[in-house]
Order: sequence, then structure tokens, then C-alpha cells
Amino acid sequence: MRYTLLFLAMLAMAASTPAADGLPDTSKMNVLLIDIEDCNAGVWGCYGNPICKTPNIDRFATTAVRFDSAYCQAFCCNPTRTSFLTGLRPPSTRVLSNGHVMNEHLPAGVLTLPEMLKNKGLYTAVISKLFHTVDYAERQLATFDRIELYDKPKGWNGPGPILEFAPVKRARAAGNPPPPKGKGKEFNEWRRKQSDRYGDSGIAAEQDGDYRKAQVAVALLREFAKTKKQFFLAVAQARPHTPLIAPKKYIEMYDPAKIPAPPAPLESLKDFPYMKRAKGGNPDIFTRQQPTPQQVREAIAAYYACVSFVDDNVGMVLDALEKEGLDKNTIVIFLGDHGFHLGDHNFWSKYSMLEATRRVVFIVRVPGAPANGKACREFVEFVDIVPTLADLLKFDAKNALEGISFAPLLADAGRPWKKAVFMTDGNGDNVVRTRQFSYLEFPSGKADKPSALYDLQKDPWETVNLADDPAYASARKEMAELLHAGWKAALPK
Ligand SMILES: [Ca+2]
Repeated sequence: MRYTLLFLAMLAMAASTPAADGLPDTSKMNVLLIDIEDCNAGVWGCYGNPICKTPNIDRFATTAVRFDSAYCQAFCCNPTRTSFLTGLRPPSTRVLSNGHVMNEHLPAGVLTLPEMLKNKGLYTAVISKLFHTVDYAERQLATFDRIELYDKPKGWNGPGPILEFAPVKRARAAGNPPPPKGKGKEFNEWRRKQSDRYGDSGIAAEQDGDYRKAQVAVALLREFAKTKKQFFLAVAQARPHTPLIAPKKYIEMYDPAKIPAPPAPLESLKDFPYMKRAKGGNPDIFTRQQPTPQQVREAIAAYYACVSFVDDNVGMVLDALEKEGLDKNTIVIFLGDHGFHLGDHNFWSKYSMLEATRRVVFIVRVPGAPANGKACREFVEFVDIVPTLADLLKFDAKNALEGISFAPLLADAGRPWKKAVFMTDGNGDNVVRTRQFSYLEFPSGKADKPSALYDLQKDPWETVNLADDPAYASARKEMAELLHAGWKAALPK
């Protein structure tokens, strides 16, 4: 009942959403979603990185709208994916952490994007990870017509793989032993050490899973060009998630000696809410000890290598789309599921509500959209993806959506839009970010401070917590009010 009412309220609001004048008829277009893992938004050349080489995405961005202020709603994989695939925020999906089984937490009747598109009549295909794990999303995955390089849900009876790959014999370098048998303590320790690795993967690009995902996408696109059915294709890349390993030729692209030290060093942090973590113990990498300055440079270089590898793989997919003539009628969405700290604040990996985790790479191309080729600095949130596709493809999203269509920005990237973005962490703590400030509250009591306020115009790396600074008392009050008022208070007029 609550959801029905919310849904009706959203319908009424959708009617008053600014119009997307100037867009072509997009209702029959295909959708290609390219989702990559744990990506720091600042690593792409087109997002201003002077070192990391990403020619394919840079070129794609010149044909699309590059969102420079795009934000995810959760701080790690499972909750952010659940959020952007339903158009709901974590408090509504009830999926706040990687341990929350999506199917057991989602309120009854909530559909995910592939189900909505399947109901609309699209042919649906997925290559590797889309939901956090297959067993979290068996019902949702069962709706796919095609599942490639991904475990299959129980009872799924679709076609076999479009390509066959030879098994890969991995070089077992010293310090990289094979997994122990069983799933006990020894296995967990092996997995931790695996995640901690960075450098040469020991196999050629062509043998790598991420390369193969791109190859499968190329093969499927060739098939879709022949069958001419309207399709939804989701293609994943496991990188740049840890372990930060890549084929040698990518590792050799970057000299660690030329990588600058990360911003926001420990000594610059004042009243930092995550001080315990900054002093030691990261998830995913450098899990047992903070890295030396040399290890920092090596790990960032390895991360860049992973990003360049992803860039080449995604380039293959985008080239195939063009070669098959599908680029004219396919909406392409390129995104990283959440961000990643690369040594700023002495942090590695994700799991914070700071800019490095909450800001995401997000590039969208709708064929014929007037804003293609432009950068958009207006705020968009990942919960806006489902409403936007519902708007563009003219389907009924059926959920009580908690975002709005950004189609108007695809027509005019410079029009005024949302005044803030929101995010929730696994403890139910929250952040709101406006153009000038970020304000974090930790009602869980699990942080080292109850709140934090940053003046992003003076301090973009969020080093000096101004929450108790009398000069910022009114700013703090305003930000707290906005945080408590929630996302509806930040919508464009
Ligand atoms: Ca992730």
C-alpha cells in the first residue's frame, strides 16, 4: 500500500519533470550497459587524468554526454548495484551491505531493470557480473534470454555459450600459490592474499576473463545485428577491482617512479571521522599493513594498468557496435559501480562516504541527443538510471522510483538540475553533497566523529572537518536540514 501511494506520487511528479525537448524518438532503441568494478572516477583521461591512458573511453566521451558530477547511492558493490538496478535508494531496497541477500531484502513487487526491459519485450542478455552474486538474484537472472560467462540460476534453460574458450594455465609465480582445498580459514587467508596482489597477471590479454567478456559481447552484437530484435545487453569488466593485476604489456605502460604521491595525506586530516581506518587495515588491498611510499606508487601504477586494459576491452565492444551499424539505435551507458580510494586519506578500496567512493564514472550516449560531445557538471545520481531509461524507452517502471529522468540533460547539458546528491553506508549513516559542501552524519556511532562538514570549494579532498567550526555553524545547519529533508528536497524545480 505504501509503495502504491508512493508510486502514484512519483507519477504525479514525473508529469511535472522538465521536458527533454530536442531528443529523437528513442522508444525503439537498444540498451548497452557496460558496468565496471570499483572505479575511481578521476582515472580517465577525459575526466582529467594526465597519466592514465584511456583513448577508447576518451573517444567515446566525445560522442556522448560525460557526467562529471555523477554519484552512486551506496559505498560498495551489492547495495549500489541493487540501487541503480531498481531505481530505489538503499533504505528502500533494504540492501545496505554486501552481505544482504537482494532477493530476501527487496520489498515485494520491486522489479529490476532487466525484468522491466524483458516485460517491455526486449531480448535480454548479460555477460558476467551484473548483480552482486547469482544466488542473490536468481529470479531476476532467470528472466535473461542469454547468460554468458556467469553462473546460471537454478532452472534457467537458455542457449549455451556463443563462444568456447580454451582453459588457461596460469603461471604460478612465487607468492602466488594455487587455492587450498575446502572453504575454511586457510581458503579465506588465500583469498585475502590474492586480493592483496598487484602487478603482472602472468597471462596474456587474450587469455584473460575481461578480454573474453568483450569478445563475447562482440559475438552477441554480430548476432543482434542479424536478428534485429530490440535488445538489452549488460557487459561487465571485473577490473579495476582488486587484485590489481593486468597483462604485462599494460603493467609496463606505467613507471611507478613517475606516479605522484596521493592527495590528502594523514597529517593533513583534522577531526577525521575515519581516523582508525586511515591508520591501518584496508579492505581488499594492503589489508594487514599500510603500504610504503614505493608500494603506493606501484599499486597506483597497477591500477592504471587495469584501467587501460578495461579501456581496450570496452573499445572492442564499442567498435563492434559501430561496425555492426548498431550505434545509430543503441543507447550506451558506461559506468563504474562505485569509486575507489587510491591512497588519498591513507585509504585503499571503497567503503567510505567521501568523494573518492561516492563519485563515479558515468558516460551516456543516446544517438541523436543534442548534448552529445558535451560534459555535464550538473548532479546526477545512479537512482536516476531506471527513470531515465523508462522515460527514453517509454516503459512503466512500476517501482516507486526514487530518482528522476535526466533525459533533459541529454538535450541541454547546461540547464540547472538537482541541488544535491545523497548516499548511505552499510551502517545507515548518510552524506549529502551540494556544489559547495559535503556533510556526513554517523548516527550508528561507528565513526570516530558524529559528523563531518567539508568546504569543497576550499578543500576538495575533504581534509579539514568544519562541523564544530563556529564560522560554519549556519552552513552546517543548512546541510543537516537538507540531509534530513532528503532527496526530494534537492530535485530540480
Ligand atoms: Ca564493486
